Amino acid sequence: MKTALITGITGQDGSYLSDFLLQKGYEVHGLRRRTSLPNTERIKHLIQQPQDSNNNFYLHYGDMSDSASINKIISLIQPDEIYNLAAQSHVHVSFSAAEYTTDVNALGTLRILDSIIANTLEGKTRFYQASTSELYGKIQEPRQNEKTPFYPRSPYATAKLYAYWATINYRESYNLFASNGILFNHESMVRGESFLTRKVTSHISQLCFNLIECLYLGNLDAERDWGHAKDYVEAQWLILQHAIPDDFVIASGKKISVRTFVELSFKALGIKIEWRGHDLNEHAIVSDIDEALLSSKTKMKQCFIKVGQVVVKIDPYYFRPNEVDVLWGDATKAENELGWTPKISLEEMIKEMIDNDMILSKNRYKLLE
Ligand code: NAP
Ligand code: F7E
Repeated sequence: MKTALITGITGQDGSYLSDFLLQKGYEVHGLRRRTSLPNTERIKHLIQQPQDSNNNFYLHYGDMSDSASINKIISLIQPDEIYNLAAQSHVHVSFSAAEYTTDVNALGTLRILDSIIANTLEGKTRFYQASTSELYGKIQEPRQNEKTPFYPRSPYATAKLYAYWATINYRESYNLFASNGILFNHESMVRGESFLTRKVTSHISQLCFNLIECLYLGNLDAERDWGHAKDYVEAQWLILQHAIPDDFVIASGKKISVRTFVELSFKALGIKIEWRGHDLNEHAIVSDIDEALLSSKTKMKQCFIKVGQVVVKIDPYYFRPNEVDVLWGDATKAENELGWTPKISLEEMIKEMIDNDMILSKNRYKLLE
């Protein structure tokens, strides 16, 4: 049985990767940090009591800023594979907490690499680094592949650039199987609610149950290459099963704007919107409603959303000091060498996310009734 250690196991990707590896028969260990409220919501279906037999899922307290805890876990488990997914992963927040983001995302990666070498595990352990399309930042080519030069534009991205090169440096210095997955944006129904896609699907569902008055957003013109996290964790695993350590772009190959993502999310509920105004005064109003489709989603006769209602406004709070305008990935290398292609379409992903958020909002609405 192979043993895997996942840092960031309580996060979006950590939860999907845990499910994936357990289905493959792995023993899965995860590094979790201590928080004042539980942070295990996404993996609660996997947590067993220590006394349960056939237990192949283990959590260990530690922190990416704490070398001793990382080293203790690695020397105890001596894993066949390490997936380094832990990070302060919010780009906007990284401008407010630049030093902390750099400690966790850059030095945290170095701490793991050093621990692998200190435990002389370079002949055994394969290392995956969660690199990111944010490395391309101010893009140098319209479509980005493994050869496209980087131009990071945030403390998050500059820290991830360090981790990207540390991974390659340890591969070349110590013959360690260490690989980067340069993943473009990937989302799901367990995506954190402060990221654009989940914020949109969650807030639209709250609008449908009159729980909020409006969805406030920042830059509507940014374009992203969005895929589904379930597809992307399979790519993470494939990268570590490859014959040689290497770096791969993982992307859907399709890009749309924030504005279009918002339109598609309303459309999934039968709501048509139109954009009016300019710059900070831009807003979206409801122009048409497919009442039959919407009531099949709310399961209520009453509809809180009305034609003419303003449902989206701009709040400059969500503008970043420095924006990544557009990202568009080319995953041809992963397709040719790993046999990886995404299976879940953008429309399927939006439907899954909005349907899940409608259930959550309806439950909140029922509590208020
Ligand atoms: P996420 O949902 O934000 O999860 C981040 C994980 O890191 C959480 O488990 C979090 O713990 C943990 N973490 C944060 N700070 C930590 C610390 N100091 N010590 C230990 N653990 C810490 O992120 P994700 O979307 O799953 O992304 C996974 C990785 O891929 C991240 O490294 C991210 O930067 C990278 N990435 C993501 C995308 C994307 O579109 N999702 C694209 C490219 C790269 P808590 O649960 O306690 O907060
Ligand atoms: O923003 C714009 C925002 O925060 C997407 C992380 O997983 O992917 C993610 O980083 C776009 C940006 O993701 C709001 O300005 C407009 O242009 O969902 P996001 P991100 O910054 O692309 C990369 C690949 C990672 O590696 C990161 O870890 O949407 N936007 N209005 C907004 N964004 C947010 N969050 N909130 C808004 O209200």
